[in-house]
Amino acid sequence: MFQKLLIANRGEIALRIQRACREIGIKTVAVHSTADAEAMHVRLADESVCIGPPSARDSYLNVANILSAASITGADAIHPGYGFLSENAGFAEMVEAHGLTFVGPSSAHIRMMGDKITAKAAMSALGVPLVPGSDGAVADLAEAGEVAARIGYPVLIKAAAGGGGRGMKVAHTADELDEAWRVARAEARAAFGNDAVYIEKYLDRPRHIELQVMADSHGNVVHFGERDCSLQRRHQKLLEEAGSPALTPADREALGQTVTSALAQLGYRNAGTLEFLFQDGHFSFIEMNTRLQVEHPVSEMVCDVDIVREQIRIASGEALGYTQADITVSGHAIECRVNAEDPETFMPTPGLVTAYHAPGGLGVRVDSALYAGYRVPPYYDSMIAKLIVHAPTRPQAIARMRRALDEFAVLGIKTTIPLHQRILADPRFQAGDYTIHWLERFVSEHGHGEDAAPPP
Ligand code: MV4
Repeated sequence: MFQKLLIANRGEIALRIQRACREIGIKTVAVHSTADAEAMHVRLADESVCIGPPSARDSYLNVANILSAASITGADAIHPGYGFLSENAGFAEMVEAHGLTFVGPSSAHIRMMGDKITAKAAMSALGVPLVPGSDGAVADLAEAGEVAARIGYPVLIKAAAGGGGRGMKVAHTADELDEAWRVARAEARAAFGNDAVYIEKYLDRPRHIELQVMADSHGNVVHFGERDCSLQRRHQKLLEEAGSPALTPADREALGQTVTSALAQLGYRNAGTLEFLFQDGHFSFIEMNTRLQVEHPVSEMVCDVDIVREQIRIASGEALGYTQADITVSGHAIECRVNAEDPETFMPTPGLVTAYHAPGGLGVRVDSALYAGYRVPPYYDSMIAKLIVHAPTRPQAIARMRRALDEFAVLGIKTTIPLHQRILADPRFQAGDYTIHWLERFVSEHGHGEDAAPPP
């Protein structure tokens, strides 16, 4: 097992990783920008190193400074958290080249899944179902027309280097294809420096369902059930559930079987998440994330597992030590992402937190690096806390979340807590009857955000 682990991240996820390390008995090294000198992840670490100025590019994305910090503190492993360098194959390679262990998959698998075309080809070859679409990259407009005619309109043109919603264009009819093709290519080239695109049938009202998997370096692969992440606005998830209100245990078992078998054949290692669109009873794989995800706690709660602890154990060469038969999904979990944002306009609200009181009680978990007197910096992501509840049934989880949100006090700055309260009070949400488009409509229908642009 590792002696000392460097956490190349900040905020709640840096604390989350420190907590796992402390329970295993591993010393922790925090890295921080000058803007984060007073941050909780620095205060609670065994050691800390300043790695640069506020701009993430010069600090949390500064590979040379992070490797230097690992070297001077004698760390033997690096956990990247989510965002920042977590899905950077070159960084994983550099970490290993310096004789340290990267807590994550092989750089080859990070690279494979980073390109959505190679990710889909690999998964399809292993029996994972895809959305009907092009077989790989589409070379020109003529080929795009042939693919669209074969699969039928509407179609979606996607960037191979995209993901997270960037570089996508819909063509509802053949008339729109030319324009969508040119815009998608240009955006892909500008955003990613890679204009490779592919085409899929456009699904108009899917749910976004993802499966959490864990694989060790001895060929064992398990899954921790699915999460429903359909409640998002502009590709920012706001609330996640485990399990999905739309799936039966039999659906989960069938999907889990397909996915774990595919990943075992691929030789995948460490945590991963396969993203699916679910519509009309069918799952279609769209992307795989090769990192720990923000919403991992809902899976931890329903499976009673410490995903970060498992990541670290596996990275050090240990075996999972249990099989799928030992994992039961029990009860229901919900996570609300609390952001330092105006709940009506979604404008960031950095500033001083004058008072802070976290909710508690049975089945309530708060993952946050916030404290009274902390100043939320304007330089990074606006998420300041994750409120997670677990209860025997979905209605009980909703009731528990509503009372926990009522207890939660973050004073001095506006947060998204009032928006979560409105969502949880809505009958459509309570019925579990929503798609990826529901939240955008909910936000505009409630007469809020008159200054905000309409949904794209
Ligand atoms: C789609 C789709 C409809 N049909 N693919 C958006 C982000 C990227 N991960 C994939 N995305 C989508 N792919 C087909 N063939 C709709 C979306 C999509 C979406 C997916 C998941 C969560 C939120 C979304 C919001 C808008 C569009």
